[in-house]
Amino acid sequence: MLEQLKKKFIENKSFEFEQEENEFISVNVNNRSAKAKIYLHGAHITEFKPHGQEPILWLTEKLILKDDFPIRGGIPICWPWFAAHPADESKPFHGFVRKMKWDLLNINSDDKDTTIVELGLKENNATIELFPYKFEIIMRFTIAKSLKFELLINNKDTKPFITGGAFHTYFNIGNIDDISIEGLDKTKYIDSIDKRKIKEQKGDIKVNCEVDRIYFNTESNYIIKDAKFARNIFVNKKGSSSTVVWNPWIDKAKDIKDFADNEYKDMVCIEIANAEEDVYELAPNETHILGGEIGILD
Ligand code: TA6
Repeated sequence: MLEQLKKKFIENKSFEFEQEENEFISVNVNNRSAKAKIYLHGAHITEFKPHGQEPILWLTEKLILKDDFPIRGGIPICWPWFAAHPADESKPFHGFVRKMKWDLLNINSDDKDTTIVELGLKENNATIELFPYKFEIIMRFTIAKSLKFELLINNKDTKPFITGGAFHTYFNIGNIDDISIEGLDKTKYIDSIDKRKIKEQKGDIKVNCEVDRIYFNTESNYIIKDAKFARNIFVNKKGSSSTVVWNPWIDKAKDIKDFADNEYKDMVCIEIANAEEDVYELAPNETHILGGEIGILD
């Protein structure tokens, strides 16, 4: 597989391939703007680090790379649903595409400051069992001073289907005690750790306990204000009117096997989503784009 990729995509100063345990192959980008690492498994970006900056994406130190298992950190792609399947909880949590091998479709590194990496996935016997439709999804990463990421979802079937999903983005922060998240003031949310009660956000979000909230009717952009790293990270989105904010805190972190006990202090998830009611129906040949852009505010 690695040799085939090297024949099809000639490595250069901007990118090279790497193969790790369990034949996990990644595209390692290092252009004039930033470093990035994208696994074919789950089309999963695990690193985005503008040169001279702390990494923007967080990745667990207890990394597990194995088939049919989602990588902890970076940007897991949740599709065709977010969280539990709405009608069948026996189906994989957060959908199945983050646990599957995607095809590498294209790498464009003509511009030395920008590298575009595209991966694709179509239905197969395993996906049909879980989601009985033909589809084609393409994940496009644009690695520059900022990171743009888009999931293009195309209905290739003869009948419509309804889907949701999310970019379950793990942000690397200086310390959970010293951050706040701007952009959700006065937005209503489902509090997943308080019996799914509907509440309203008051001001910036601060995290001092387990937080698991699904904000809805929100198309705004967000800013993570990180005092320890002395930076503000912007989170812009499109194709989404729901946003999830998650930090497992102390007890939940201990329960997660690929999450070190004290790592909850170094991360926060802000997830650009199509969650809860924010699902959508795609007609045959129709395409939905779920997109985001993250970077450091100058
Ligand atoms: O996005 C928040 C959430 O749904 C939490 O409830 C928690 O389950 C988290 O996702 C992580 O899920 P995972 O399946 O990746 O461990």
